[in-house]
Amino acid sequence: MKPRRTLLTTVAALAASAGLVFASAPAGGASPGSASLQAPERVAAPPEVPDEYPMAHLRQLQSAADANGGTRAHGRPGYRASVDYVAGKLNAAGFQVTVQPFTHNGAAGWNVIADWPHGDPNQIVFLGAHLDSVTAGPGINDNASGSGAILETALTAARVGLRPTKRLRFGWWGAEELGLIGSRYYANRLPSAERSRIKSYVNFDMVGARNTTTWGVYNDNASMRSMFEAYFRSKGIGTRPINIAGRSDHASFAAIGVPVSGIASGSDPCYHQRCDNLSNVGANVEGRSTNAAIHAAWTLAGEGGGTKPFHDASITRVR
Ligand code: DPN
Ligand code: ZN
Repeated sequence: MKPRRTLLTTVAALAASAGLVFASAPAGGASPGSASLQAPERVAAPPEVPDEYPMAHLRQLQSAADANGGTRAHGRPGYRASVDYVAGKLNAAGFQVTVQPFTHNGAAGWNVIADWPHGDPNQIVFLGAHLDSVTAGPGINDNASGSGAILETALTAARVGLRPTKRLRFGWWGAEELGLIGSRYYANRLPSAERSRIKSYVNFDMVGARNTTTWGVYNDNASMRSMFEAYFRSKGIGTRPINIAGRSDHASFAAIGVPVSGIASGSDPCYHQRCDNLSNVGANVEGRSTNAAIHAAWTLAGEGGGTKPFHDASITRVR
């Protein structure tokens, strides 16, 4: 035990002197610290991606609305175009992708589920976001912002060849705006053995509102709440606890006994309106939320190291 502590302390000191920030403790289960004792050369902070990476997804989802009558709502072709965009990116990056169909109000809807096929399948860390908009507009803050943040998180795991301790799963939900329809459909059909494998669910709904100065952190789970608070504090950003209760998809997972959390940006002047377009979002806000999602995924799943060089040309520490 003693020499290991010394080793960890040394690694921590080296990382600190290199300006790296250590991830805080995960919500439960094996600590990433124990993995890093075996492989200290892999100890590193989660990567940070440039704001432009998630913004590229928001632009594509804006285009999906523009090409389809200005909306990505359930039952409209702009929703299917959104599904095809997200699933296409995930398939190309090597995810196990399932497009799960359901019917609501007589119209077809779909959830997109993607597993990064590494890490313990009995311990699942789930990040989710609703992919539909209201009919009034393109839904770029609500919720291309969350959809793009977790899509970029998934693509970053693939880009660095992440080998986490736990299994990372991502979900894009349909028909949230009509009452959490897609996420409830998914959660309620999970066999009970599979439910207990999901160790945490983290929700991203409205995370890009321009002019955001402090972030809301869901008050549901204490340890995930401190993880997010510590992350934002390390960037000099304030947080406030928020209670979204039954108003977004984390509620579908809380209802089946999964520990849940999430983040949200500040006030949205175009909430559920036609003007919830690209200019309703701040690239710096979207980028910060995306990097918070990456931080959460790496921390909760147990980093385990990447198999590709961390500082490759496509990943930069921009802050
Ligand atoms: N985005 C809201 C909706 O889907 O209608 C719910 C919500 C409100 C989420 C406030 C986060 C913060
Ligand atoms: Zn929403």
